[in-house]
Amino acid sequence: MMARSTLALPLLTCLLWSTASLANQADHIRTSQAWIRVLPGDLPAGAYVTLENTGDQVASLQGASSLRYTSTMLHKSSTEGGMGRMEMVEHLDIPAHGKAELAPGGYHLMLMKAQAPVKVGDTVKLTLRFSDGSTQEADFIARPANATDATH
Ligand SMILES: [Cu+2]
Repeated sequence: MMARSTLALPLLTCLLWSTASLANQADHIRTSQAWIRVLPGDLPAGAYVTLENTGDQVASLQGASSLRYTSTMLHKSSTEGGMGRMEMVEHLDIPAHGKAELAPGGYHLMLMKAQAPVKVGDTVKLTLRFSDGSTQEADFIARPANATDATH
């Protein structure tokens, strides 16, 4: 029993490590239409982006981080009985050779407590994090509160 468990642990560690180094979801993700809706004062800002997966396997966005904001969360907006609401979600899947859209009224990254005021026209770097631990940086353009997409 003792001998078996001491043998099993190094094997398992090795297996986990090699799986993680082979799979890299971020390598297969192309971002476009990346923008942030800046709201006045200390209100949280929504970040939106189109994610395209060029890989043969599903990729899963788990969240993001930015040096410009204290914390970020992956959210989904919905309307229930005419009331707008948001909920936290664990992940957003991007199908193999498919797309997922973060857009107003649906999935978004919620950016909270800017370190310093983010102004319209600023470029904010976000690091997107995927379920295999891989990450990708993307530039998000800050747009005004009444914007509905990345361009005008
Ligand atoms: Cu939100």
